[in-house]
Amino acid sequence: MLKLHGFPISNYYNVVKHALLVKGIAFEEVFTPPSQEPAMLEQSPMGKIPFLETQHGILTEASVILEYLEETYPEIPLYPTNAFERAKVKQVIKTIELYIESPAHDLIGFLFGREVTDHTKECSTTMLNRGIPALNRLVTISTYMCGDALTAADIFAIHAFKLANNATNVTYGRDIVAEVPGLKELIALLEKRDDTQKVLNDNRAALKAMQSSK
Ligand SMILES: N[C@@H](CCC(=O)N[C@@H](CS)C(=O)NCC(=O)O)C(=O)O
Repeated sequence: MLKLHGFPISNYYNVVKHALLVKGIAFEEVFTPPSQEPAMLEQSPMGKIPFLETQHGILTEASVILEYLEETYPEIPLYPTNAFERAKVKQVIKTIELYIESPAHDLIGFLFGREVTDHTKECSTTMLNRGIPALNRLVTISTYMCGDALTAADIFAIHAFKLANNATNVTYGRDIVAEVPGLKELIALLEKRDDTQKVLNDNRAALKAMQSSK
């Protein structure tokens, strides 16, 4: 059986877990914190989570894992069959990852009681101010990110924006979800699904446990 390593505080872990649930793939969750220990680096070359243990070996990088799952378990699809449309879903994911989630991720020190420097805040704002308009040029959310069907872009977006919006809200009182027309409604739609609720409930429970252990 597939083993998903990481923990549910991580938005990247939650993206993969959510895709596994939507696709109805059996998997086991293995609590694994990120680390630079040699044993961890053997499995995850950057020491990051998530990583997926398969019968053939280990895969890292959430978007790569999503594509692997799609190719190996195509029955419930999360990408369009048309090559261009499929590439568009990947383009949306990459845009959110590199230009929205990643700069906002740099602000999450508050979650762990760490100070975020003014330089980090400046770099993050500069990139977000390019990344959000870029996403808005790329998508017009009607029902979902990329048309009428749920895709991996929606799953990536909900977990990336939950983390990123929390970070920008706490840091500057900035609501980046409100800066993407239709995203608030899309998140509300996704939150009605059992799979989304499972992932978000596990996330809340893990955050609560982490905060009460401080
Ligand atoms: N690009 C990676 C990002 C994964 C990532 O940044 N994971 C965080 C947890 S959300 C982590 O392991 N951080 C520890 C570290 O950066 O050393 C992916 O797509 O999986």
